[in-house]
Amino acid sequence: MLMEVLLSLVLAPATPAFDAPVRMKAGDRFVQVEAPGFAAPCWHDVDGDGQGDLVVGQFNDGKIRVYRGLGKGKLAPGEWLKAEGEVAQVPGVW
Ligand SMILES: [Ca+2]
Repeated sequence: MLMEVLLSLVLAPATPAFDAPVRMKAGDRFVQVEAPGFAAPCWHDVDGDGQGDLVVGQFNDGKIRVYRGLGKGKLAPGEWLKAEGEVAQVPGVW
């Protein structure tokens, strides 16, 4: 078993391969971030419906936009992440 693991590590490609970038759409518009960026996008099922949602940060004001996954690679238009009915902000961000 240990030999198989070591062998798989030795034979693994030295550099990971990535697909070409894809410009994502939410509704009929491209997903955009505001300058200066630092969006740190990630996938998380924010609403717990079993569909991954795209979560995108915004450096300015520390807000986070959520594009809810609709299935089959489609996203709903973005909405600000809210906490207790208010737009959530990460403190300490300019
Ligand atoms: Ca979801």
